[in-house]
Amino acid sequence: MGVFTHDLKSMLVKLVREGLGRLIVLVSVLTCPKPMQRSPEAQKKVDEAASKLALYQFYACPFCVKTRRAIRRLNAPIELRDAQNDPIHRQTLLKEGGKIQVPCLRIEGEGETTWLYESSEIIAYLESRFGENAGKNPG
Ligand SMILES: N[C@@H](CCC(=O)N[C@@H](CS)C(=O)NCC(=O)O)C(=O)O
Repeated sequence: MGVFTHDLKSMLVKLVREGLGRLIVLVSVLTCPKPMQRSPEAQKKVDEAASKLALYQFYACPFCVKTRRAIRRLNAPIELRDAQNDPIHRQTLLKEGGKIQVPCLRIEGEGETTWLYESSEIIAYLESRFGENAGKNPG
């Protein structure tokens, strides 16, 4: 009985979590932020910089929804990689990032690649590179 109850409980928790996640996605789609507008030259630079980034994420994870909203608002065409259903992306995240936790931003740099976890840190990083005040802060 113990094992059966435990299995049923974890199945229900998973279902509720997935359902809530999808509800959050729906609300997010209905209230999606307006993408930032830039001059064609400035947008070209952003597009180039964004091509070096990839977001490992789950569709219905609230932290990923929050991060995807920031990406949309910042109008940065960052590739989204499904680490829930795509076994290659999942394996890469585990092997190279170090753990299965989403969202995680892969940042391709000169000769080295960085894996940035934590939605708030990812958003702060993206804001510092693509936000209104990008490049204006010292350091
Ligand atoms: N504090 C983290 C929380 C991220 C988090 O809890 N992500 C969950 C999905 S919603 C996760 O990666 N779980 C691992 C798993 O389900 O295997 C953040 O803000 O990014």
